[in-house]
Amino acid sequence: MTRRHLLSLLAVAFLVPAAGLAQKANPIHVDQPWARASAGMTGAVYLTVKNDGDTADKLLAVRTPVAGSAELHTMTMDGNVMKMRPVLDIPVAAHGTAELKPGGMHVMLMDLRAPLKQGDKFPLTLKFEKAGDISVEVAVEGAGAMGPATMNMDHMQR
Ligand SMILES: [Cu+2]
Repeated sequence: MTRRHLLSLLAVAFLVPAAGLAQKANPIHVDQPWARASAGMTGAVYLTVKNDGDTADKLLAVRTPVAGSAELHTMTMDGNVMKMRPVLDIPVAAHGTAELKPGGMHVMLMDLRAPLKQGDKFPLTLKFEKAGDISVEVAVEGAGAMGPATMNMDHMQR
């Protein structure tokens, strides 16, 4: 850890309690957003939503300038066949986590302006019932990726 990082961490440690008194921080956090590289004009985004608050919230919608439309999807087994279907919202329990990951819930991007290429980044805005809009930057990983590469790299550097 560099000296600068240490200093900014110290600053955060002092500032956060003060900020907490003046204004409640947003309890919803969106972690590790990533997408798979897409062969065509349809893509999937995965991420983790954490709720540090005492009240449940709901992810209602997502939007991004790189796609004509974006839907919340889940995957279910129908006999031996995995099927995707749109869901109205994704609940995030108080002090809970909602995980969007391969084989489960995901954000479906349709009518992509261009196929998603590994190494690309694009903005995504998530709309929550209580927390409002939260914008994140999505990293595009390889077509076969099962998780965000940045997370693994981070861990190796420490
Ligand atoms: Cu889907």
